[in-house]
Amino acid sequence: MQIINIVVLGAAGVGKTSFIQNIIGNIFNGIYRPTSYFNSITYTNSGKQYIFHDISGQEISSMIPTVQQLVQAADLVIIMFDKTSMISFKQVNNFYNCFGSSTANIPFILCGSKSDINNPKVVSANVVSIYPLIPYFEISSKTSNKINTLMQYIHQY
Ligand SMILES: Nc1nc2c(ncn2[C@@H]2O[C@H](COP(=O)(O)OP(=O)(O)OP(=O)(O)O)[C@@H](O)[C@H]2O)c(=O)[nH]1
Ligand SMILES: [Mg+2]
Repeated sequence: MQIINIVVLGAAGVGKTSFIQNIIGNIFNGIYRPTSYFNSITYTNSGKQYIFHDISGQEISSMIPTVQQLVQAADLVIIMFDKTSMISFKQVNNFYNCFGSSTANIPFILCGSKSDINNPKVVSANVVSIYPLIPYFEISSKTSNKINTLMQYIHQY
């Protein structure tokens, strides 16, 4: 069976774990339990095995070499930010610089989370357009909005 390795990066609390839990079928409960270091979660669907590497936002600076190794072995890297947090969007650049520079041939995608929260939606599509070459998806792990669209995209790798 084909294995697709996906590294999920982003600032603390943007919703990386909630996104992966949604994909594997767990119900959204709204409780924030920060991830410690990282977890690798395997999910099989449509004849493919997906391995999501869920990286802590808080502890990332203490495990950069480990995450660089995961990124180098990845088929796809998702950088997530929270659409209601400009600070989390500004951190996208740090993640890209830290992990994108040595991996020119690994595709990155950008994911804006919490699309269910309408007010305030501080990171507009216009703001995100400073990354015109990176595919962009807006999702909600609470309502499942566009998670299937993103999974269909991931499925091609
Ligand atoms: N409204 C809403 N809340 C969300 C969504 N996704 C995550 N949350 C909430 O945001 C908080 C943080 O979510 P997590 O998935 O734990 O965030 P994380 O990116 O894994 O955080 P770290 O593990 O610390 O890096 C939790 O309270 C979630 O319930 C979403 O799509 N909509
Ligand atoms: Mg987490």
